[in-house]
Amino acid sequence: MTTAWWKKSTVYQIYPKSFNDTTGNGVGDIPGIIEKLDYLKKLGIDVIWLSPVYDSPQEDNGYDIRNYRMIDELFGSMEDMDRLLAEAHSRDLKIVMDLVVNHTSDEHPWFVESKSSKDNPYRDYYIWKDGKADGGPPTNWGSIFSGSAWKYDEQTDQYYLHLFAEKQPDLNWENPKMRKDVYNMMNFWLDKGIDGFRMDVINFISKDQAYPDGEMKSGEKYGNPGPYFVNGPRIHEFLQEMHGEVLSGRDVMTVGEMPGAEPEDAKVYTDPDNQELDMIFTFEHMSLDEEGGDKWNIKPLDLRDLKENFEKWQTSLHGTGWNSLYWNNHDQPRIVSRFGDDGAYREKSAKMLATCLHMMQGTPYIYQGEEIGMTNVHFEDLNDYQDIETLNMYKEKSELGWSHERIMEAIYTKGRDNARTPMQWDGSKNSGFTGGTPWLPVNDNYKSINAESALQNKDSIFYYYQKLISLRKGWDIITSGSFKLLMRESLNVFAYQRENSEGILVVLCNFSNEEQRLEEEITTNIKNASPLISNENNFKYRELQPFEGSVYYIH
Ligand code: TEU
Repeated sequence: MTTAWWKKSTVYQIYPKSFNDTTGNGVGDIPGIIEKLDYLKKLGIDVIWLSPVYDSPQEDNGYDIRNYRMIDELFGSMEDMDRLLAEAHSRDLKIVMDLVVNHTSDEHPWFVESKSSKDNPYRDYYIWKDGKADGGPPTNWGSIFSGSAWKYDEQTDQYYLHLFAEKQPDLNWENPKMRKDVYNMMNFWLDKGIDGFRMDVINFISKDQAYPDGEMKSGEKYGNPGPYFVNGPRIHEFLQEMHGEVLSGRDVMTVGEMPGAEPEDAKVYTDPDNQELDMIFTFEHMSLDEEGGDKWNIKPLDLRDLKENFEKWQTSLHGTGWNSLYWNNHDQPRIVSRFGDDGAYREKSAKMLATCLHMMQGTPYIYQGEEIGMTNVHFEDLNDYQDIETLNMYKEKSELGWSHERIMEAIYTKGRDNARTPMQWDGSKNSGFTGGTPWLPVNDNYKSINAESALQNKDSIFYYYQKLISLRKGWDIITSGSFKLLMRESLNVFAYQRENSEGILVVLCNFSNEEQRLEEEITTNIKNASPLISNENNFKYRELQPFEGSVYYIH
């Protein structure tokens, strides 16, 4: 059986607002992406995941869509989009678009109609409920963006559900007419020649129709709604229907963003026999440095938790489903600041982190700027932060009594704007991102961290990523080998091996700034081998140097 193209591919995520501005309005645009296609081709990636460019009031930077079939003028025109597709395909690059169908913008015509009256034909495109008899919203659910998940509408004396911002009303997937309109839209884009979809919180679309209250934790203002929509009751039915109406017979790639999905769920979602999705994004490894399910309640990472989580996902899906592999995206802080060292060991730790991820089984995702080791940002002034999640959180945590300093520390560590500062292209004003005023300030380390200087340095993180990407194409053991965790109890070394009929890859990553000794069995296996790739020049095979990442092939 031939290997699906996306199993040997590496995906590069573009957050268009922050990628490259050609008009001087301070916002990245589609012509700016076209300008950088040769840069991406040089890196060696195969697929571009384009975060939303559809018409949107930008409440959530485009994840609040007003017109699915129109390009937001901020980013350009449909002609620009058609040109991007043609220019990408002429370079053998594929384009995967973001599908946001758990909710729309409240300015989408469907919602404008739905909101207008209880008997409007579009009323049931969204989730409207009466308030409780004793007053207040239908359930005690909290929104993921703080506050209640219900917004009262005086005109029709009902509440509508919004798991995210108030301006992001949830679509009602129980309505077959609504589902059909979504499928028609998906076919519109696939018929234009896009190569697949990244599906935004797609495992939230099926809700428990009883709409019960969620469990209240002590001190919390809202109940936990998760059990009533995460991997909901009809999710597999809806995904299989979507596959039949849209995806079957097309050579496209799908990846579902699935907060709360576990390996057992992923096995069902990504088993080809079930005809649902090709792969999913798990959030488990991105939640190991938080307490009690609150991303802002920070705790130090225990590397053993990270190792065991990757082991769980690698072994659970081996031979059945397929993993996506990522450290970064537009919602996560920069990995070199989070699990590496964005100071003296920035370049080494960035390469080590890349080594750790890219030698695993799955499809790797590189987020813009990761390939040059871009870091978190530190705005002293809260007013410089733009993200609705952050700004809503600031208000909510202040009301809960958190100090300004504690909240700002949480923002510096986990805020989504860390990933959204403009791409750093060169050392010129605004790092070559825009000729105008950037919508979000450029990280002030752009003079030393930028693509131009990376391209001029053969030992840069960029060329290290280029090598990792080419290894995946050339070595079947990376695509198909089994996974075995080594040195399980080590607090600082993430070591694992991949094996197939031809040989063994031994992957050794030191997550610390100190030399770490390897176990005897490992040093015995590698002592006669030279590394397939290493971020360390004067490596000593018995110890790992600070933030060393090395891979040995034994056959
Ligand atoms: O994010 C899904 C999600 O659960 C987010 O709450 C994310 O986990 C959180 O922001 C991490 O801090 C998707 C998109 O990726 C995100 O950008 C959107 O804001 C969200 O859905 C609503 O569309």
